[in-house]
Amino acid sequence: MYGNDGLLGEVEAAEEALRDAAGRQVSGSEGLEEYFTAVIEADQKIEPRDWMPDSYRKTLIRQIAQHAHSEIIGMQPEGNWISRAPSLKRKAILLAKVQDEAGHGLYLYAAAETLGVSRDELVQMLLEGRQKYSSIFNYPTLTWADVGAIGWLVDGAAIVNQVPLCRCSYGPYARAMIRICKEESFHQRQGYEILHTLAHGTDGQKALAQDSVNRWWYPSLAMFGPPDADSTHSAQSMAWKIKRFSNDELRQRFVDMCVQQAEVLGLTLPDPDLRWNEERQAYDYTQPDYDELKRVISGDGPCNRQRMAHRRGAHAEGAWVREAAAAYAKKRSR
Ligand code: BYC
Repeated sequence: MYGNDGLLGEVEAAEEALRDAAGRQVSGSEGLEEYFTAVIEADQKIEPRDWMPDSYRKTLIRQIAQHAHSEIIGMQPEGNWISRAPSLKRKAILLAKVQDEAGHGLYLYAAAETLGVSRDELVQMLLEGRQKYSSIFNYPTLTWADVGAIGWLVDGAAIVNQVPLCRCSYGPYARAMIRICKEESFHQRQGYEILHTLAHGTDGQKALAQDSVNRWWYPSLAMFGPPDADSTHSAQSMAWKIKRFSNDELRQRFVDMCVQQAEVLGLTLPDPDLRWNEERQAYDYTQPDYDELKRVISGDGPCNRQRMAHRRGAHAEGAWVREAAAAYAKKRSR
């Protein structure tokens, strides 16, 4: 019913492939660059101690940091509903989910640190606006149904994007993604279940769920990034096997997955031109507004200022915790 069982199977397969790769040797390559290329070609993993081109390192730092920041900023829209969840059970589930996002942020900062950049530097870059986070978290959560739509659509899009990252050529990122995808699939299911409950409730509840899907559909499609023709990094990232599919390929996969799920929910996707294309064996759909995506990425979305102000405030308020933890670690090491 949730539609992500196949994706979870792909995560299992990627985990198996990772174990296999660890046992294989890459031979017949002299020189650092040749070795790097041979490892990628053999679907082996590049590890932190291996030589890598500077641009590979920079691309990974940019992508993993942006991903980590997204997990941390992504706690805000949902955190907004913890104190207003409709029952104790819903509240406990949401609390656990938001806590999971913090954990994902930590795995990802740790993966980025293996590339020679410190977590402090990364956080500083986020706070100074020198690194980005996902566009999607600049939209407001206006009703409880938005918690459901975030789970179904936002986490659903995140999984479709992230499952191929379990096969990323950089070992620490691939390993972090396996764990994250397993947890993320629960997140998607909890959102789906919230929407299913609302969609099968009173007329008012169903309307709330529909309104929420109407608002989150296109921003979720935009999460996959600009169309392939405008994607600056895709070609190189795919050659390095960091990305395995293009932005448009993943967006299409997400649309195809959602259509059936929307039918089970009894909700409508807000796209009058959505229809099955027999020739392509895929759904035709209306593209999101990429000018809006550009505006949101460059800081002019509905909630950018609020999200960053909140993050800066939380960072400043947490200074004493970081200092105390550092002092305690120093004392223990003595
Ligand atoms: N938002 O060349 P392109 C989650 C930027 S949610 C902001 O196609 P690339 C979660 C891009 O960085 C999601 N910026 O880039 C779920 C680049 O920037 P520069 C987090 C975007 O990297 C629930 C420029 O536009 N997931 O985890 O090849 C709760 C050109 O794009 C966006 C990830 O981060 C966007 N939507 O492909 C909590 C997954 N799209 O060069 C958390 C990992 C593009 O100007 N990331 N840009 O600095 C990726 O897979 C890829 O980085 C992307 C973009 C597919 C997002």
